[in-house]
Formats: sequence, structure tokens, C-alpha cells
Amino acid sequence: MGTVEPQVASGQDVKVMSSGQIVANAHSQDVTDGFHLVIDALKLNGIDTIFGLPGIPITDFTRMAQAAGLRVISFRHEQNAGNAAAIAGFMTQKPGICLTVSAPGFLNGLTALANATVNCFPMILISGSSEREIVDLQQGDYEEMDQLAIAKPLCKAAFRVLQAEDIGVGIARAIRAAVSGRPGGVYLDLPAKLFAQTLDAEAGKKSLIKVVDPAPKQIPGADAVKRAVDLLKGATKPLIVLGKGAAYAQADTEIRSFIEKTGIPYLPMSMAKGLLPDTHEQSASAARSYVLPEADVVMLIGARLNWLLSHGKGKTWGGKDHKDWGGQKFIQIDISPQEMDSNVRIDAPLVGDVGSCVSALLAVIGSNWAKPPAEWLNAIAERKNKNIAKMAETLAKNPTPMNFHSALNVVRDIVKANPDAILVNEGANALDFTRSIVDMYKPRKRLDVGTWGIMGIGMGFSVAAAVVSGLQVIAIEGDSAFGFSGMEVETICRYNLPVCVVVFNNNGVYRGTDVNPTGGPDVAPTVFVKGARYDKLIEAFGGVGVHATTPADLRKAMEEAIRSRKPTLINAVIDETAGTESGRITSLNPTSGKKK
Ligand SMILES: Cc1ncc(C[n+]2csc(CCOP(=O)(O)OP(=O)(O)O)c2C)c(N)n1
Ligand SMILES: [Mg+2]
Repeated sequence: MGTVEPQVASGQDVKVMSSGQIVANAHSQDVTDGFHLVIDALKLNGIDTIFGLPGIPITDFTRMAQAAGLRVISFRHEQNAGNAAAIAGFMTQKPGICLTVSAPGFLNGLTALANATVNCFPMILISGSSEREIVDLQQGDYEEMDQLAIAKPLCKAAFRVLQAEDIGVGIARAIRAAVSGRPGGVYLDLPAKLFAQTLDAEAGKKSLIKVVDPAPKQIPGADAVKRAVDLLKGATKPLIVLGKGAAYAQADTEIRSFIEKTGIPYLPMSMAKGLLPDTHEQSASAARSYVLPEADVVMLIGARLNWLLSHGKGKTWGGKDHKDWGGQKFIQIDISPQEMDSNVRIDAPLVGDVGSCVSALLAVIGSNWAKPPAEWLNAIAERKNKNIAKMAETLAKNPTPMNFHSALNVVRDIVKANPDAILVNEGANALDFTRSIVDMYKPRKRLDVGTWGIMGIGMGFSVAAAVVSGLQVIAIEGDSAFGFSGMEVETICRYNLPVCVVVFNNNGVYRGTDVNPTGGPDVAPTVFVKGARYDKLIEAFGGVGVHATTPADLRKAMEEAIRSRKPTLINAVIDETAGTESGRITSLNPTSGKKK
């Protein structure tokens, strides 16, 4: 679309009156415009990075933002920029900003916005849009689309700014909506004309808002704290479940202190791994299927009873069938009051931010809390030790071809030796095995597919993790998963980011062994080109590509990637028969009731 010119007046020769009327304006030093007001408003609120993709009407905006000192990370597809913004939000508690063009660019970013909202990641999708009067009359404008209406049901809040003097309020509202209460995605619609509007510089400056206390603490009621502590006191088989919300809260010291003072065994959900080191003696991860049905009181900290926890009922929890409740009583810490009773009865709801709630609990339990009965702890330890020993045996094997276990044994060692590295992970088997085999040692180091099990987050998350933290990133990717965002290896090379991508190449989705039952020339829907060389992709952009067929190859390549901090892609060849359908969630596949 290089020949299409934006149908907007240039910023230098229009001025918007308080009535909204746009009039000609003389060139003047003390005039600002929509472009600069948006940039100034973001900077005023401590936002230093934009993830996006340029084009009409935001190309100049990206240039001006860079000129103004913002870091503008440019992607090859908006979905990856959106995922980057979302995870930057999770890591920093500041809304990640994704910037896109109108209609198609906006839609490309929308999946990430919806995913951020479902996962409670604060982000703001800012999209340029076409002329309101043409869009609303559906007269066929360039990239015509009623973006605000489309975004609304998929995010926490959606706003449009029509006048330059409202930009300050628009950005302030977007920031507050993204980070306060339960965080989530916010859409901000900025029509092309807005950027070009001019305003007296002084009036413009005065119109901006530096948001004070964007995510106010939410202190739980004393009665709710007492109810929770009373319930916990009576427990003989207590259990704590840590969710992504606990990781987001950055209340690491309080959470660790609460767990250690009470001596209660805990289970981390996927992105809560490392909140306490996975090797902590109170971790019950290796005895998950024992502790869930057996526990009598379960305290959820920033974890929701959604599908990932089998909705708090069914056989996982000791119920007789899938709708049956187990005998547990639940304490739930969540920032959203509406989360309570969403799936089963919550006996002691504790509504507030995780940090405030855990601090309040700590204050009440004091320093001589009785540890859980030894019988409970010993029963867990016994199962845990047995499972860990069994896993060690599997990991020690060195089959040819390499399988998920022998490859992950290497990744496990590398992460142990580099506990500050951030692990990004997606795929099915590549996800599930990594989650259970690779121990995490520090908070917020594991970033993955989250609540939806969404494929495509890999390279966006990796770019953002490296940009935000400056630390080494290791992305463990199923070969299918990698394909969703693979073109961003160019982005990784362009910004010279310390990202080591390991593609677990088993020739397909779940495994590479399906055959076309008709015997026709098309391969089965789950199968890819066999023996593909993903390592060659990164070489096209000057990165380091390695083809690894043994754990020794893999170890050498990962060590070198971390030592050099060079963009690296390792094509790790995995036994194509090793995976299972959908990894560990095979049972979610519908099976026909029709008799064969
Ligand atoms: C956006 C999206 N599309 C499709 C899926 C369905 N899906 C789940 S896992 C997966 C890929 C699994 O293959 P791979 O990444 O190669 O992992 P493997 O099991 O082979 O290790 C797909 C397509 C999804 N979760 N998200
Ligand atoms: Mg695969």
C-alpha cells in the first residue's frame, strides 16, 4: 500500500479549537499536536517501550516516539507485538503498549489483547483508525472498521479519543483500567485525524495526567482474614495453590514467608513456578495427583478454579464423577470479588490484592503457628520422593533418537546453572514435559501459554522478556508452536537479543507419525515436512543456527548461546513417535458417540 496517502491534513497547518472545530493554523513553536501529546502522556506515566508495527496512520508516530526517547520495538506481525506488550505488562506491572495500524493490523493485535485479558496481563492496544464520519456511514474508507465496537467485548475496557485535548484523559483512563483491580487488556482507538490536530503547547501540557497510584492496594477486611485463618487452623491436610496472580503481585517475600511459617505444602501453577524454588521441600508438585483429592483445606493464592484446576471438582479433587465436589473447603485470595464461588463454594473468600492479603494473614498467624500434622507431610514426601526417583531414572536414559526427556534433562541442567534466565515455553508435549521436568528457581522466570493454552506467544514473549529484563531468554518451542511466530527470529536478530530458541522438532503437531488414511498424496493434517531444518531460518538473518541430534549437541549449543548471548536457534531433533495427542490434555478431545 506504499502509494496510498493518508487523507489527513498535516500537523503543521491545522489547529483544533475547544469546540472540536479544526482550523488553519500558522506554524508556531508553542504548538503541540496529537502525535506528541500521546508520546508525552505515555512518557509522563513512566512508559518507556512500545511494541508495534508501523503503517498508516501511525508510521510517523513510531518515528516521533523513537526520536522522543521511547524504545520502539518493531515486529513482523502485530500478534507478536501484542503478545510482547502483554508479557511486558505481566513482568513489570505497567501496561505493555502495543501499537498497530487500522483494521487488519488492529485485528492482528486483537488476539493478544483478548489473551492478555483472559490471563490478567495489563496491556493497552493502541490502534490508529480511519475517519469516523466515513466509517460510521460505511462509505468504504481505507481500512474501514468500527474497531472500538469490535474490541469492546474482548477486553477489560475500550476508549476512543477524538480531540487532542482529551489525550491525557484517554491515556490515564487506559492505564488505570489496565492495571487496577484485576489487570487486563485495554483498547485505545486513535483516529488518524487526532494525530494531526494541534493545540497550544501550554494547554496541551496542562491537559496531560500523571496517574497517581494507578493500582491502589486493596486491603482485605479483618473479618475475612480471621475467617480464613480460623479455617486454616482447623485443617489437618492443608494445601496452598499458587497461581499466576501470585507471581504477578511481586509479593515474593511475603508469600515465601507465609508458606515457610505455616509449613503448609504448596503447588505452583505453571507461571507461579519459581515463586519459591521448585526444589523447596514444601513443594508438592511431584505429588499433585495425591494432594489435590486428599487435602481438606485448600488456600488458593492468585489462582482461579478454572479448567487448569479441573474447576475445583471431579475426580482430580476426589469427587465421584466429573461434576462431583470433593470434600475440600476453600480459602481463596483474589483481587476480584466475583471470582468467588465461580465453580465451587468458597468457604473463606479473601478479597484484595495478593500482597495485602498475605501480609494480613502473616500479621494474624504470628510466629508460632503449628505446622501441619507429620502424617500429612510424610505421606506427601513419600509420594514425592518416589515420583522424583522415577523421573530421575527416565531422565538418565539416553535413547536414540533423542526424546523429550533426554533433551529436557539438558534444559533442566542449563536452567539450574542459569537461574536468572527467563524460560518461554509453548507446544503440547514440548510444553507439558518442560513444565514438569524443568525446575524454576526464581519468580516470574517461566512465561508460557497461560489460561487459554494459546500457541503463538513464543517469539513475542521472548522479545519482550529480553527487552524488558536484559537477561538471557531460553524459548522451548514445539515445532508447530514455533511456526506461529517464527518470523520474529528476524526481530530477535535485528535487536541482537540474547534469545536462545530451541525447537523441539518431532515433525508435527503432537507427533510426526500420522498417515493419510486414504493413501492419497497429502500428508496427515498433523504432520509437517520431515527433517525440517529450523536452524537455517535464523542463519538468514545473521543469527546462530545449530542442528542438534543428541543431548550432548544440545548442551554444547545452549551453553554457547548463553555464553555468547547471540541470537541462536537450535533445531533439536526429537523422536517423532514420542509425543501424545494434545500432550497431557488428551481427554479434552471430543470423541464421537457414533458407533464405528
Ligand atoms: C492459537 C492456537 N491454535 C491451535 C492450537 C491447538 N494446538 C495445541 S498445541 C498445538 C501444537 C502442538 O504441536 P507442537 O508445538 O509441535 O508440540 P509437540 O506436542 O509436538 O511437542 C496446537 C496446534 C492452540 N492451542 N492455539
Ligand atoms: Mg511437534
